Amino acid sequence: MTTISIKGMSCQHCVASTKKALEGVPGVSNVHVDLDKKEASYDGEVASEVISDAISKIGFEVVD
Ligand SMILES: [Cu+2]
Repeated sequence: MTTISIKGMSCQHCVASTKKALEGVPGVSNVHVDLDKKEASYDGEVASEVISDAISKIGFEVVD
């Protein structure tokens, strides 16, 4: 499992968008998004740039 921090999420709509965006990445499964922690976790071996791109496309940002 991989956990990433995401900047920009503020409500459940953001959570839903993030979940959908990550689920749309080939190879990603088991997506869970935590609004309080501003984190998302998922299973799958996917390059971090691909994940960053998917998150950027919906207006958020993956942070270290
Ligand atoms: Cu929102």
